[in-house]
Amino acid sequence: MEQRVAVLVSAIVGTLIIALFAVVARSAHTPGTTEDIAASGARWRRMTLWGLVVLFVPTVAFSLTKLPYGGRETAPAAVVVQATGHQWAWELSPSTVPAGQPVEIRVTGADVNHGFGVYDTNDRLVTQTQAMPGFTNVIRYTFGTPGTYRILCLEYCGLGHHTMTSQLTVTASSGRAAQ
Ligand SMILES: [Cu+2]
Repeated sequence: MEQRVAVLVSAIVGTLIIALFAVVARSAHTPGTTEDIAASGARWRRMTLWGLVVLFVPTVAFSLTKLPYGGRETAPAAVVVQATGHQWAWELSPSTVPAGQPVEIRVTGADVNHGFGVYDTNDRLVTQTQAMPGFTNVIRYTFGTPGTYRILCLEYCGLGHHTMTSQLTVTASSGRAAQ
């Protein structure tokens, strides 16, 4: 979803830059007096300033809403999962979530630092964060496809690190469509 927004924004910005180059290239051949050139210079500086304002204000505003820590929450999550990393097991509550609805996963560590990694049915890492003692990292994720997702530890946390695997069951949801 956010990737699509990023692609769209890049396309719009790219198009604007190309359009600006085209206008500059066309007007570059217009002959004029010194006064004309000075006036046109001032006009271009003004247009560039406004162009930057128009481009940057929405970009900065959009970025602020996406900051991971302390950023504003957009939509309330349908399900909240508490995930705690222990040497050497994951505690997930609940361990079943619906597909197609935003899920909030609150990740922490009980003893040492762990890495919370969620893998889909094709063993592709779909989302991850640190599991740290005394701190909760929040992941918001919408599972598109039902199935059994694997949870693996992404940070070496001792002798049993490789045994730290768990499962998150994603069930088909009749509610909102998958994103
Ligand atoms: Cu580990």
